Amino acid sequence: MGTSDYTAMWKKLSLDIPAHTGLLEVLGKFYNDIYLSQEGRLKGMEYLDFVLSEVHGLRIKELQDAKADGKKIVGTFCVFVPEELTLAADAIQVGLCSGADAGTEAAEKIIPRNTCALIKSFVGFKLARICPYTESCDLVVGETTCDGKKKAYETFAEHVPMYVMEVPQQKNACDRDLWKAEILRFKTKLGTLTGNEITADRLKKSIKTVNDRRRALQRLNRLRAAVPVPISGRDVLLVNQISFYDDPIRFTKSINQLCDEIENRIQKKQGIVKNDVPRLLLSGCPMAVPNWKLPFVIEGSNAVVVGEESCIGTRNTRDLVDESPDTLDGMIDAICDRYLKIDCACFTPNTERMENITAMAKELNVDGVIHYSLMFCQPYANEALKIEKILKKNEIPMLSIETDYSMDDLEQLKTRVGAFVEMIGSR
Ligand code: BJ8
Repeated sequence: MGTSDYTAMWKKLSLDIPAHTGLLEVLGKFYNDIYLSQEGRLKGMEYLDFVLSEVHGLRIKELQDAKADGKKIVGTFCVFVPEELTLAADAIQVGLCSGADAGTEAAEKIIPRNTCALIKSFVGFKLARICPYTESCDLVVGETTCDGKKKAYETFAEHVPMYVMEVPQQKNACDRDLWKAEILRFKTKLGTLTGNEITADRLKKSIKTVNDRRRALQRLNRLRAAVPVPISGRDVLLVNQISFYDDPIRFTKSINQLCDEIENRIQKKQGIVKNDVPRLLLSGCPMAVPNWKLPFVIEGSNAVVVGEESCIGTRNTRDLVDESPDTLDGMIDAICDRYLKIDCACFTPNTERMENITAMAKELNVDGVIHYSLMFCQPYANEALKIEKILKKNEIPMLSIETDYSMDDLEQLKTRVGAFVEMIGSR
C-alpha cells in the first residue's frame, strides 16, 4: 500500500484506525503474493498497481477534495445504477467494494449468518468503520435485485444515507415501464442531492464518457483472447475492479494505453503462458476487491482465465448506451434499454445469460468454464445447474464452485481446480 500518511484524513472520516491499518496490511500482503509476484507483467499494469496502492489514500483524498468543492459522492453495489445520470448531475459514483470478510462478526449481529459474503462484507465494513468509501458517501444507492440485498438495505439504512432503486425481475413491457419510472425517480433524487439539473447536454456528455470506458474494456477483452494469451486473468480482473473507483476519463486513457502495449505484444507473439495451457472462462457472481482467491488458485494450477462472465467483467461492459438520441427523453429511453439487457441471475427467466455464456465460451475458444457462486447466493447457485446442462450439450466441461471470502477452503479449491485443469488438459 502507498507510503504517504493519510491518518489525519482517515480519522476525520471516523475510521477505526487500528482495524483499518490491519486491513491495509493484509491487503498489501495479498497483493504482493497474488499480483506483484507474477512474471512478464505489462508495463501498463504499473498504473493499476499505483491506483490500488492508493485506493484508500490518494483516491479518497480526491473524493474529499471534490466534496470540499461541493460535489456529492454516490456509492453503489450493483451495475444497475446508471452512472450516466450521476455524472450528468456533476456527482461522482463509486462502487463499494464488498470483497473481504473483515467485519463479518459485526455484520452477523444484524443480518442472518446464512447471507452471502458480499452482503456481509458491505454491512461489516460499515459497522467496523474500515471503509473510507462508505464514509465518504453522501448517498448509498441499493437496488431490489436479490432478497438478501434488499432486506439487508432495510437494516443498512439505519447506518448510511440510503436510497433503493426498484429493479424489475422480468423483462416484459410493464417491467420496462417500471424501470423507466425508476430511472426518472433516480434522476429527480440526484437533482435534489446535488442541486444540479440533468440537462440533455450534460447527459449526452456523460453517456459518451461511460461508453468510452466500456469501449476500452471491450477492446481489452478482445485482445486478451489472443494466442498466446498476452495478459493474465488476474490482471484483467483487477482492471475491471478498478473501473468502479477510478476517475472514468483518466481510467479509460490508461486502459487504452495498456491495450496499445498488448497489441504490440500480440504482434511479437509474446504471451504470459505457453500455448497449450488450458484456457478458462470464469462465470458467476461478481468478484469485488480484494476477492482474488479463485483466479489465483486457477492461474496457480497451470491454467489461464481468458474471460469473466460477471458484473465485474463482461456483463458490465458488453452493451453500450445508444448515443444517437439528442433529446433528454430519448437518452433516458436509451439508458433504460441498455440497462435492461443486463442478464443478472435475479431475472426470471434469464435465458440471455445461458446464450451469452455459451457464445462467450465458443468465441474465446475455452477448454472449460468455472462457475463461481458465493455461498448462500440462491440466484447464481440455481443458474449454475442450468448452465452446466447447456454447456454439456455443447461439449464444454464445467466445474461448479461455491465459496466465500475466507481462506479455509483454499487447499480444497486447489485440489478441485487442479483436478479439473488436468482433466480438460488431457482431453
Ligand atoms: S446485476 S449480479 S451486481 S445484483 S452474490 S448479493 S445476487 S446473494 S451481486 Fe449483483 Fe447487480 Fe446482479 Fe450484478 Fe445477492 Fe448473490 Fe450475494 Fe449478489
